[in-house]
Amino acid sequence: MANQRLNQQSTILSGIQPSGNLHIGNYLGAVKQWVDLQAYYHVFIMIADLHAITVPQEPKELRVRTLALANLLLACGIDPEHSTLFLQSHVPAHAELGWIFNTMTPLGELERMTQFKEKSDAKGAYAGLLNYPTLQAADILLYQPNAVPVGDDQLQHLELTRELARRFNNRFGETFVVPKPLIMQSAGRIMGLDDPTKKMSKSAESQSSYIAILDTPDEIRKKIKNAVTDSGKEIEYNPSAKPAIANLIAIMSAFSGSSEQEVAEKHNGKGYAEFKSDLAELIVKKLAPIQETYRKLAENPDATLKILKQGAKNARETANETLNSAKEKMGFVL
Ligand code: ATP
Ligand code: LTN
Repeated sequence: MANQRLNQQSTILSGIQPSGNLHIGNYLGAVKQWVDLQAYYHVFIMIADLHAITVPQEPKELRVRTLALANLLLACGIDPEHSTLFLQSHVPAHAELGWIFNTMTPLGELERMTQFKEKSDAKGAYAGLLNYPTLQAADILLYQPNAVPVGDDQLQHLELTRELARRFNNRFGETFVVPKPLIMQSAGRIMGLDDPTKKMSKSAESQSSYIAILDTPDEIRKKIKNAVTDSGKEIEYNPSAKPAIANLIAIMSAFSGSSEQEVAEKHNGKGYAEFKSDLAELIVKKLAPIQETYRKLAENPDATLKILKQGAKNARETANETLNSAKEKMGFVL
């Protein structure tokens, strides 16, 4: 079924690390697009567990988080009948093509990546963190996707991916599709509730900076109530003058499907408190079915594991085909 659709449709691939609480920034900026795109494309969704270990992970936690993330993605609407959900570590071709790309990437290109600079600390960094983007390029190019739906923090990695595809194609002959980034205009960068100048992040120090998909209704209400606002009291969408309110409007817009302007007009004349209360209730309502499905899925881990194993089997077929074609062109004896 999956492979049949592949031949007829364009392909989309994206990935997500099993590294913490999935939050509404991840959901609105990335996961919701994946779910919506399933109607038109064959979608590969990869849980990037090999990427997660570029910073130290507790083995027990890595396992629990990986399976929990798989359940969350399924609960958000990733449909294994139509899409391929798999773990990166179940498809060895990723590490192999990642190695090949390491041999084609000047160090300077990796050292200037923002994520590398942000995540390496005073003591330095491991080689895996530096080589993170070449593995990501392999993740993507193995599946020949036309587009990669991500939040806008991933643009730099996608630019390198496109460059590697072009570099390989120029040197060894047409092999990889050069994929386009697909970034939601308003939800591509949801900002922190406590600081609208920083993106909402699961690695933020304060939990009040993000709303996790599994937060309880009371936690959601409290976090929205405490979210920082701008001076004045008008609900208007003006990201440069009123970044905090613009961020809350963007969240309401993405959850409701109305434009930012429609959201602002609807709340024209209402104060911040009433707007925040409407927003909190909307989020509670939209997350409730996801949370309920998640709880049911979590009761049956074997079923999730089965989905992941089947996903890996489908993914390996496509990935190995691309890898072998690349290796053959490079002169490897197959
Ligand atoms: P962290 O939130 O800790 O920085 P991350 O950015 O590494 O984690 P991932 O789980 O790897 O998050 O990202 C999954 C997807 O969510 C990616 O496509 C990423 O671009 C997107 N994303 C992450 N944060 C946001 C955000 N604040 N707004 C919109 N999209 C986001
Ligand atoms: N680097 C991404 C996660 C990721 C990814 C990918 C995204 C790993 N491999 C391939 C898209 C395509 C992140 O941190 N958000």
